[in-house]
Amino acid sequence: MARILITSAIPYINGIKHLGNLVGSQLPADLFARYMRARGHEVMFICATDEHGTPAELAAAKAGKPVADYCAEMHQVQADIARGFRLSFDHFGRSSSQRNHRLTQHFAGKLADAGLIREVSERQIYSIDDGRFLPDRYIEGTCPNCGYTSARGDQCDNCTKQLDPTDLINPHSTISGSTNLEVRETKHLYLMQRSLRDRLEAWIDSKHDWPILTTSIAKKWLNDGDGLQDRGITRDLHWGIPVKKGDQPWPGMEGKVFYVWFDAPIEYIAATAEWADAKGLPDAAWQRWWRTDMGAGDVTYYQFMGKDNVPFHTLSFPATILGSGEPWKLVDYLKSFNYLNYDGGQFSTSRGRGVFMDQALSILPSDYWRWWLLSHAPESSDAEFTWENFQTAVNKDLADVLGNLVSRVTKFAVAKFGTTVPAGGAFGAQETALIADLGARIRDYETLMAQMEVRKSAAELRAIWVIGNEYLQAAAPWTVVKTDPERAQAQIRLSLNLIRVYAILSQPFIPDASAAMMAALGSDDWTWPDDLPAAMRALPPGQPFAVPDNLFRKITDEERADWQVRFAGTRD
Ligand code: B3M
Ligand code: ZN
Repeated sequence: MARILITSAIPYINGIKHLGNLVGSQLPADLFARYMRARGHEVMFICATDEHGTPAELAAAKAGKPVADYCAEMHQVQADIARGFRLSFDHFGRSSSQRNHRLTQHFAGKLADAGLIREVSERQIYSIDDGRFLPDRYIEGTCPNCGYTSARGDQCDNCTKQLDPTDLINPHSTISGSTNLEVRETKHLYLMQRSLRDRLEAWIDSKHDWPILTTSIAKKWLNDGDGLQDRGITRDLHWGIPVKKGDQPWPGMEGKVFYVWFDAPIEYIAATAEWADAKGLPDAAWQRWWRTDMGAGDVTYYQFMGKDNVPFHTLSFPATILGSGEPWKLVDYLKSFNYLNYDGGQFSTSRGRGVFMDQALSILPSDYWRWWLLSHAPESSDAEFTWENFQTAVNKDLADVLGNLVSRVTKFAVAKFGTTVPAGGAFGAQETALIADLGARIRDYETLMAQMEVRKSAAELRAIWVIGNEYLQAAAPWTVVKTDPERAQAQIRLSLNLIRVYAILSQPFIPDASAAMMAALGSDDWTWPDDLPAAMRALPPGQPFAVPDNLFRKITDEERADWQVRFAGTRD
């Protein structure tokens, strides 16, 4: 039994995520966590909401709520939706927790002790009416290059010229519209990542088994242009983790907070501490997952995220960990994803284009989405969601292949032999061949799942369902029963056992359907079929079973057409 730590990138608090966000981190991480638990490993699966930064402040202002209240409410909303998708987090934390405050301040203190923090004086735009410094994106004005009147502080969208906010003509705050702005001097802390460059490179080079997508992004940031840059880790905002050196004040940094990307990954650790707190466990319980001096030496740590988050996880967060000089666990394997597009374009949160997590659950159960998303995960390239493709996958894979097998076998069994597993006959050559074929495929499936090859695992699972249907078609118990009822009983006994094995194998992908299959068979034995011949005899003759409710319904053409229009854009 191994110990496996899994983290998913933590979703921003400002709003409900779309299916592209879901398939880029939380869902594949859940697949892996479920699989590893099913194999008997000790798993700690962590996620949280990412609650700091200007977007959270602005979303709260838009909702007319104090930011702390807004975050508490949205955390609950996201937690409920995560449960709806059956995301099996051991803990879904909050980056605004006191645990994260203390840990983030702790890391900053250690980095300062190690001489890895320097203070930099900057000139930034201050809005007198808003009572705050304005980040680049919250200043607009006229482009000095082309005259476009809505150029942003960092770039002109019209002529693409990179700008400094102080270049803009007639600048104004996009928060209040105020033009009462001035340039003020402000001091910030910079993490001296450059001096950690060689250690980071050696560490990345030691990861021979990482996906190309992950290492190529990391290498690009290490080597592009001037190479790795030192990074500002503080901001002039009200909402966030106050800048402190451990538990001591940081002179000159009063009223400032840490940058959201500094504290967000630290929340992986803090959320594990929150888990221990919620369970009333001592610190040692979470430290054995994160501190190599406290037992985490035998933990293997996997991270899941979209490709845009890779630089922060291959460079910035490891710089925090390595720079601290303390024995914290570094990631062992980083699985990253490309983007999922939506029906000929992109998912867009701002334009409400695409399907959002709450909407998805309001039209179909989570298993339908889980199956489509995972079997089409954007691994080797970007992928695209289309309603036609979704309809086909649900109707064919789930309804025709898996659902149909379950319903045919159980209905036929009840009609001919009653509601207990039939005892007659013995397995013959056909059954032996199926078990051999299935056994080989299960070993392939295990290999692919362990490698986090999400799409290929789904394809293998589907192939496993298909060979069951082929067996049933060839064995034809509905014909055999007329001449040799004993033999038909053996075929049905095998098929009922097959359904139980399918429930176990499919559980990481479609947990609800698997639970329904297992319950219908009157079993609660989820033992992984390491010994397949034994597993195919696990349901004893005489065991009661039932016909489950229809596992999957088909999506009609009318529904498909309706949804296509409904999710084309602008969410209320
Ligand atoms: N919240 C960005 C995102 O959701 C960011 C991830 C943080 S991971 C520590 O894509
Ligand atoms: Zn311009």
